[in-house]
Amino acid sequence: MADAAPLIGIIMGSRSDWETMRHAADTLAALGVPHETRVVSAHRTPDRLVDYAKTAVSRGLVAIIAGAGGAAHLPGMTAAMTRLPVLGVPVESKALSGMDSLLSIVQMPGGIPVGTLAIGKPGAINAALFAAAILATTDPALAERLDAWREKQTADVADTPE
Ligand code: RP5
Repeated sequence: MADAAPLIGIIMGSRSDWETMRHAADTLAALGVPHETRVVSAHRTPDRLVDYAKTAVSRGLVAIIAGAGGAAHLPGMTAAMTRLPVLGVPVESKALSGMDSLLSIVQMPGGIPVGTLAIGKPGAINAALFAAAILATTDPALAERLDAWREKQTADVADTPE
């Protein structure tokens, strides 16, 4: 997988988002999905964002996971510049516990969709599972790995609370 061309791009507004977004990367790695990780800020590196979003299709990406916190424009701006599915992860902010991130990402005007996941680590994990589910519609081997991942999760649930 290390040499395979990335199919999923994981981008985030800041290195400070990595503690959250690493869970998306870890989940994709566990499922054997080739991916890349980049810091791309809508505010601080707007030219980098334009380049990333506009070349995503030609570079072979199939979907983009975008995590950001606060005034979280990254997923929406990315979606505005590519037809690829964009999955937004609201990173938990210090000031407003991620409610600002959530509302910034989820309230897209009609016309440019961003699939919005939960705040923080659960959202990062689910964004990766969602991206894997998209790929699995045309990749039977990945579909088997995703089914096995879910079966293990079910098997790992204890019968009793202690
Ligand atoms: C956003 O601002 C980032 O996505 C991050 O969640 C937030 C804070 O960034 P730093 O000040 O920690 O770099 O753009």
